[in-house]
Amino acid sequence: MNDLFLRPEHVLQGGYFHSTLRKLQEPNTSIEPHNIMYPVFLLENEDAIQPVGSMPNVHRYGVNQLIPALTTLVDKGLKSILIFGIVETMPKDPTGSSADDVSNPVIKALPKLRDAFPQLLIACDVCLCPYTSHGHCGVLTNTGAIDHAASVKRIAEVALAYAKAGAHVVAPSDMMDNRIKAIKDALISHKLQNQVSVLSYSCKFASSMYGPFRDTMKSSPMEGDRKCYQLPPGSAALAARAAARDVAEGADFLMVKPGLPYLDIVKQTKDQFPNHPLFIYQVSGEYAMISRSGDSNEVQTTLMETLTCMRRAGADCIITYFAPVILSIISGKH
Ligand code: PB1
Repeated sequence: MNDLFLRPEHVLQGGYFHSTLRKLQEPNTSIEPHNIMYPVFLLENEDAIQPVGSMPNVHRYGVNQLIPALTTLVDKGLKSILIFGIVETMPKDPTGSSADDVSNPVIKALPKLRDAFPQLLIACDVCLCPYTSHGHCGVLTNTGAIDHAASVKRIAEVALAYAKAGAHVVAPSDMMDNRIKAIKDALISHKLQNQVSVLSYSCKFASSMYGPFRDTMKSSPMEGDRKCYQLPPGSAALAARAAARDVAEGADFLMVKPGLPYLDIVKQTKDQFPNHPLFIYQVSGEYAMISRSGDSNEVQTTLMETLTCMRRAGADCIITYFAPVILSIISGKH
């Protein structure tokens, strides 16, 4: 062998043969409870609990069932949740008026959750699609296009309602231009700007991986699709411009969604805005894929590798339906 292969700088394996040496060379990839946010589905019926067929081990809860379920997870270290309201008896109409109705399950549950879990960070998804008759995330014109001004007004109203009810974080997943500024303005005018954060779904793509969620929420568009307000999967440029728009409008945190297929966008966004906490939403389709990737041990190994890669790409927090599994792994409590 010529001497090229014997040069000391080409001998790497002496630097990572030991697990501690490997850990030393995986900076900022640890998975701790504060790196995980647990999405939960909240029903009108306060005593109900319903399994989600398309998402193994995921349930839809009434608040009286959610509290004991979260108690177990808080004991294992859970630090934050993201609430999605589901209405089955309340009306769905063109402006999503049930979204901020006093009877909305999210608004009714927030004080109870804040009381039950004083230390838990409670975020609320803000969108119209679970509440609109047409299933879109905004208000439509009479020609079926997005009515930008009406949509932004409604999203800000809903975000303010959740903030007033006790949300620590409001997370607009609608993707409408300028809703971040409208939400911030509403929080400021109600003296809530220093008590409520805005987590923007800034880089959210028109993905095919939301199917199980839409099935669970019954939130698919009645007609058309969301391609005119969610980002085209092939555009890193629009993702960069959307993140810049939301930072300029006052977003406290940014998000890339879905996660694994978009890790290049995660790195791009973290490089573009290193001082803004960056969330990844590991969506329902990703959850379903990994859940079916093997036996429970193989699923856990694949899951933790995926989370490590998400953290390596720049994610500070991962929104994941696997939170119960992850907490069991990192807490050692099963
Ligand atoms: O897990 C998931 O699939 C999340 C889906 C996501 C929730 N924020 C949205 C995607 C969609 O249905 O277009 C809901 C939009 N408000």
